[in-house]
Amino acid sequence: LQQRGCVIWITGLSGSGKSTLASALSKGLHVRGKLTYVLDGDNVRHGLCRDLSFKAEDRAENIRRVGEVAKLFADAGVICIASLISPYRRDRDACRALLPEGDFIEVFMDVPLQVCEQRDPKGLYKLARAGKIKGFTGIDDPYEAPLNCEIAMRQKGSECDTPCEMAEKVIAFLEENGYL
Ligand code: GGZ
Repeated sequence: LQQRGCVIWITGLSGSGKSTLASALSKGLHVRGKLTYVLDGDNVRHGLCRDLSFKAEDRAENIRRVGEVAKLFADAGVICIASLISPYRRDRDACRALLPEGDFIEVFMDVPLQVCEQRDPKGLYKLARAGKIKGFTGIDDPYEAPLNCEIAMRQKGSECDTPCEMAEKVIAFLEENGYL
């Protein structure tokens, strides 16, 4: 097999652009002839994790399951892209610990809550502010930013990187680290 598998774990608030980056990255890797698979929080919660709520222990179980599945993909030589809020450091670190050193690449969507809330693509922040969704990450539920992520996507001034630019940043990291 030519390809070395790994897990690209994208964490950040709702509306921070995780899914958008995941699909741009997946496309960018396909162009380079790489096999990828995207595990998106919003998607897996319709199937694999449909029995889980947003309580801390259910979020932990959500992350654990996706981490285990991502590991299987990486074992098979696939570049697995997981995009989940994954708000707890402990849960993300547990996924990291499942993989060989270096094979878990944590990407932090470092977008201020204010910006995510302004975007509010699904109107969920509005519902959370109105008290119609309880325990919404960033509003009345915690988000623990990574302390030692491999890559951070940060806004510079008012200029925001395009999804394509962000994907290229991850691809450059993969090249530098021998995954491409
Ligand atoms: C956070 C919630 C909540 C609560 C529903 N808190 O931006 P979205 O809408 O499309 O994606 C979010 C998704 C979060 O699922 P994850 O599996 O990524 O979360 S976690 O990693 O914490 O398990 C959001 C929607 O579900 N959503 N209720 N209370 N996000």
